[in-house]
Amino acid sequence: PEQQYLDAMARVWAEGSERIDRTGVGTRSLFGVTMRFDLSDGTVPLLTTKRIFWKSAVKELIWFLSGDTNIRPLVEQGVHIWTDWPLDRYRRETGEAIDRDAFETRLVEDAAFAEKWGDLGPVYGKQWVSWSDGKGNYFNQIANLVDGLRKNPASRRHIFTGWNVAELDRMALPPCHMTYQYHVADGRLSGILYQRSCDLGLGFGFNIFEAALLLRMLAQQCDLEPGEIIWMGADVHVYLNHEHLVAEQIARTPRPFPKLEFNRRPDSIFDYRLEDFAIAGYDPHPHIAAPVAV
Ligand code: THF
Repeated sequence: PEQQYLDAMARVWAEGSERIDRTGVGTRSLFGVTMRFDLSDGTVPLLTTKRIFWKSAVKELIWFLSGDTNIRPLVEQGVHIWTDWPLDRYRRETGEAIDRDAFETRLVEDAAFAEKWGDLGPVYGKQWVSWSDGKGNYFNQIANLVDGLRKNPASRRHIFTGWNVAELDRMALPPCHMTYQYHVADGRLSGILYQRSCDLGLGFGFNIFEAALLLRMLAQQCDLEPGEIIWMGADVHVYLNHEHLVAEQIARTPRPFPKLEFNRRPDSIFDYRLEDFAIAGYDPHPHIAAPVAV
């Protein structure tokens, strides 16, 4: 199953069209890539050809579900994957050459500073749980999803999306993993993630694992068995400064995916904590460091 990912990486690197992207780093890119992962045996697509820091991914998903869009709670928990965007804005707007660690320390120690500089705008969490129509009405898309799966499993409208057109210009970054749809057949829950833009080298390992986690959480909450998670990437790219990562990773042999078990059944989709997730049998190849394009 992981071979799909390695094949996609190799193909993007070999055949992708080269362009200078928004970040100025440059990518090779293919448009329209699909992968399918079977979750029915309890496994989750946590890449084994390099170590993925899966606890950071769990914390990020829980943070999305909390509705928060400020990175402070992530930094407090030792998750650094969102720091570069607020840091970049801070440096641009103040002209101060603060380093990353000092910036993170200030976010943690100074609540007023964090409020001003740690927010990403109305990104994932805001749209998922309090989408606003601008007239004072708020929509919790996740609560509605759970409700719909329980009451009307056969529906073709089990969808939530982060792509709020009216608020895109206030987001630090418009959503990449933007639309999720679910389907129930024979008591099994399957899902499709539509991702408009994917950094195959860094982001994908987080994005696909979190999509699988969320599906498992929804299944647990709705008394369904897990089915398949299907990933549809639109602009699927490899950054030009990730050449070493591609070469090293595609030379490795994938190992079996680990299993996910829950230590308890939380009262709602919003009550999961890190300790509720147990990953069994994760035996990855070593981590490969690569720079993130901001
Ligand atoms: N922008 C870019 N260029 N790539 C992305 O993957 C990405 N995201 C989110 C938003 N913008 C993006 C942020 N998510 C890492 C992982 C996920 C990220 C951003 C960065 C990262 O650097 N991972 C390293 C280190 C992990 C760690 O230190 O814990 C890794 O090796 O996995 C994708 O949604």
